[in-house]
Amino acid sequence: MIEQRRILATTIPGPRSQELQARKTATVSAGVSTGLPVYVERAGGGILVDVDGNQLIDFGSGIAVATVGNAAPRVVEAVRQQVADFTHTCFMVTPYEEYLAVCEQLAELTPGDHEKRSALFNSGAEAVENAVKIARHATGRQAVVAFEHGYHGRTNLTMALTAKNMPYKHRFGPFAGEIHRMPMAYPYRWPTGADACADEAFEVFTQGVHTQVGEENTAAVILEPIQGEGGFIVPAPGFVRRVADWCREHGIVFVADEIQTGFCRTGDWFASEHEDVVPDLVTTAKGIAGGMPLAAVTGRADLMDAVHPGGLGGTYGGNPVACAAALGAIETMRAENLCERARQVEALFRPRLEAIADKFGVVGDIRGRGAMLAVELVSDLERKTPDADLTARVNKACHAAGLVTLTCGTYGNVFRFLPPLSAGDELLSEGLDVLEQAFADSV
Ligand code: PLZ
Repeated sequence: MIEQRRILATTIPGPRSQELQARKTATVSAGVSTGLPVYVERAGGGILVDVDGNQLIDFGSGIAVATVGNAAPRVVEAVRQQVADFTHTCFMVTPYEEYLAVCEQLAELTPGDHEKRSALFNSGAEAVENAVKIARHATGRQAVVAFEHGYHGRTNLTMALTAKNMPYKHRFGPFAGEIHRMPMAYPYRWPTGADACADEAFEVFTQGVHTQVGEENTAAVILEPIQGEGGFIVPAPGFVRRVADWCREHGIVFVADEIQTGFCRTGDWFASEHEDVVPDLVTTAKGIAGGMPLAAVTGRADLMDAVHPGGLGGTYGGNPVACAAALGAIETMRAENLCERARQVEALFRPRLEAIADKFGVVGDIRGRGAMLAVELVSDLERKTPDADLTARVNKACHAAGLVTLTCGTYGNVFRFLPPLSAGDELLSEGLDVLEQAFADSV
């Protein structure tokens, strides 16, 4: 186990990382950028160790992936075993038990006790694409409704579903057709205020689908039960539930994209649970496999089984090593009660974020759930003017002090926290001290 302590051995990034970053420029497409160019050598608990011997505190988990921690012992052991047994056969050619075991876990853990089936893929975007394929095939309808501030990936169809132009869509069109976008119930920025938000947003949504798309043409409605890249927006209470119920009334497949929110991140196995929502289909990825690439669509057996044999698949989907990692990760979540741990993380963070809000007067909103928390920064609390510059400055100051932080949001003004659930209180508290100092230095 890596010593759970922040160490600044050099400036950040150090000389060795800078050398590697120069190599990166010469060999990696400029389109693939790095938020904090320290090159990592080892990681575990809540620490990333870089090639210069710096130890950084991790508040990002590689964008909500290393929820069980990096190189989590059960994941490492399961992968080691599997990689020695066999690495690939292709499930569509000659199958193996690990794939089934992951699907069984998904059936057990995702919301609802109805009959379920799953299909496994490699990335979140691929899972979302397949959820749309399944919904279209099963309903015989084409339109898909997504939301403002939504993020669903970077492939052609998922770019179309994703709301934000820069950097995800800019000059990458034309995009897939039959995608329609409706406003999200974003309490902090709802024009008539947070109290009216759920009712009004639901009204706008149902009217919008009715007048612009037609319920009978709509295959699926897809949303993130807490929006991730768009700004950790927690929809106004009741909104998601009403959308899901309304979808059911109209034979529309309700898809919960739990790629970022799933697997204990928000203090439950899935964020839909908090709203008492049972989605027809759930997409998962990220946290599912402790860092190995794996994704899934899980849902109602009648929808999942509607597709003709051979209609779903891919060479690597449900790779045995990735499946073994998922079984190790899920076992870790159960054994270490990581849903509870996520709630403890929230209890630790909230008062500190509130203190930062009181002290610096730049936090318009504190939101999120469990170990998925954020502050939205504004230059004017009354007018709620997004302050992307300040957000970038605070982020840079955190990085320089050895804290790995991430920003997000349609307006680039949300500072988000996604610590691994393997990080201890002491380390998280130190990270929060660094954060507070970064605000002090940047405001
Ligand atoms: N759906 C809700 O959060 C991935 C994207 C980072 P992939 N989010 C991180 C970036 O800039 O590319 C995500 C998500 C939700 C889908 C996806 C897509 O998952 O595994 O990145 O394809």
